[in-house]
Amino acid sequence: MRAPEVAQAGHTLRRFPRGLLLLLLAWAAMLRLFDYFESGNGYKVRLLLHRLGIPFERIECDILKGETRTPGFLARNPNGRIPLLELESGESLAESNAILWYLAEGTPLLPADPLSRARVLQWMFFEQYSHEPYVAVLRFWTFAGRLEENAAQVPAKRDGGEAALAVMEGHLADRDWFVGDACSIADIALYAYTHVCEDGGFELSRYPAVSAWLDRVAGQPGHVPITELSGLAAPGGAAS
Ligand SMILES: N[C@@H](CCC(=O)N[C@@H](CS)C(=O)NCC(=O)O)C(=O)O
Repeated sequence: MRAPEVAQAGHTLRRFPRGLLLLLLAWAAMLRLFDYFESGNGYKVRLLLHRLGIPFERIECDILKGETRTPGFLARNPNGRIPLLELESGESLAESNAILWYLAEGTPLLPADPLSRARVLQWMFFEQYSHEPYVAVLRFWTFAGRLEENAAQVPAKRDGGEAALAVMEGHLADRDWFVGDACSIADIALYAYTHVCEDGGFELSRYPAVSAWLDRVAGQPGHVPITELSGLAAPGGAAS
């Protein structure tokens, strides 16, 4: 005999039309990306989800209005930043490159052998420590009208960004991809802010090997531009 609460739940479920129930279950099991439209860190994740054809719902958080600093958001990511991926289980994962690693596991975008994996990490740490704090920050200050208030720091940011682009130019002088002979999440991580570096005043024409690599990344199947803000629908469903 079934427990009364189980019988009650079954009764409640039977009142839902079957199609609606399936749709609700699919929606509940969907990945949710908390994101901001201008963010290259968010774009890394959007781009990988599209490339892998993984359905997701995108939730816009206005960082300029403090929407990542609310108690609700801080409970998901105490660091108060997007991108944040809510998994099917309801658990949250923050940090763009950690999210890339999680999603790419078992796909051709993350190699299997230990040395190649370590090299992917090498370039992802480079991106976070030597590239993003310069290239992305100058772009953000330009976009948010904060260049003047940060004028004293701009030259150091510019030097840091040029140094990072020069390292990339040297590495790509005699190879097509950052690690091995195929596109990996190291390329996706570095592509995100490099392809829009001119928004922050850098000149891509000074970096021909980087420019050719950007074209190679953009030519990969499933590529979407940074302006693509829709989610990815599950087959037969809708995503925002
Ligand atoms: N290391 C983090 C950086 C994330 C980050 O800086 N996110 C920015 C947008 S690109 C943000 O959410 N800022 C909001 C805030 O600091 O309040 C990552 O790679 O995910």
